Amino acid sequence: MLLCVVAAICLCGCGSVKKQSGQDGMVPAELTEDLIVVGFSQLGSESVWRTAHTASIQEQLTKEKGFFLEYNNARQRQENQIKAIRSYISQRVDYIVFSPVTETGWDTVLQEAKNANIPVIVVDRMVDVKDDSLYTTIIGMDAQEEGRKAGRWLEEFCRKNKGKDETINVLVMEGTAGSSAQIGRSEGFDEIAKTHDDWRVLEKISGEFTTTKGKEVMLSMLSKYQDIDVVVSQNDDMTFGIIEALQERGVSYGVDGDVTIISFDAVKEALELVADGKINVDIECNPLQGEQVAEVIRKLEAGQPVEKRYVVDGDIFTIDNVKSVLEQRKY
Ligand code: GYE
Repeated sequence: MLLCVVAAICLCGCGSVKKQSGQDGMVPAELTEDLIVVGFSQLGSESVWRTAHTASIQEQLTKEKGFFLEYNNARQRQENQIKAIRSYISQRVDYIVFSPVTETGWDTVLQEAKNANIPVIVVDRMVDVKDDSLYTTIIGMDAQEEGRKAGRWLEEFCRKNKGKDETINVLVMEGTAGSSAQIGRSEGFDEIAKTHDDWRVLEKISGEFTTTKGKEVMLSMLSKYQDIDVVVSQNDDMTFGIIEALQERGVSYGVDGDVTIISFDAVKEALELVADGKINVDIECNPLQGEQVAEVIRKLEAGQPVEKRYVVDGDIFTIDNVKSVLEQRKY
């Protein structure tokens, strides 16, 4: 009789019974009882921003707060993310959270998650899928708007500093090709740039969101172009590399220098450079998304509706306003 009841519960797939213990790759049931099991596929660890983003999710989805978090670092490879998501599906986690390295290529694996009835929460970047019921919600920045902010800042800068007939040469250093941070920031900036005949975009080249690549690419750009007036660098880590390259070649930069630097993210180390006048402007993107993820999951658990999209807002920092945030900045 008791066995029948247990069997019936198993068939319903409820509670702790569904996460069986003792099998390879399975979350032990005793660890997950009463906890909400979340599988988190992070795309990599390429930047200071990313480290803060991962930490934010790990700090919020803790056992004390009622979660059991499984974490996987995909090291920039989509196939690793797909593998991690498939493993979360086979473990029958309660939720899948993931930061997609690129926008496309997710339809099949997200369909598998949907078929298994596992809600998917996309964080940080966007996915481009044919059917938007394949994910529950997206929590992240509006990269296009960030790109526009950079463009508008440059408009204002030119209005104050550029000679009437002068052309400015702009180099755009892009992040990971095909990621929404790259696509959006480029599109948003282009939108503004194309309304200015006197802005010449010399090249758009990828620095892959890392300091090492940023430096390498900048050194080759400095050999190729005699006159670079502005560098739009799609994250702070690449900016650190760009600055190293400029220093090595003896080119001045920042508020009092020859090369104007526009950066994105606004991590503490970069904000210090803004305060020193070395980076002209930093467009903020907030990586502290863990709390929002936890809140969305709690709502879903309570059967409450959630939005399809939560936009994480950001500021713009220059030497004039950066001091106000520098002290409290944690990352
Ligand atoms: O700007 C960059 C990171 O997707 C917003 O990814 C994120 C970007 C961020 O590696 O530093």
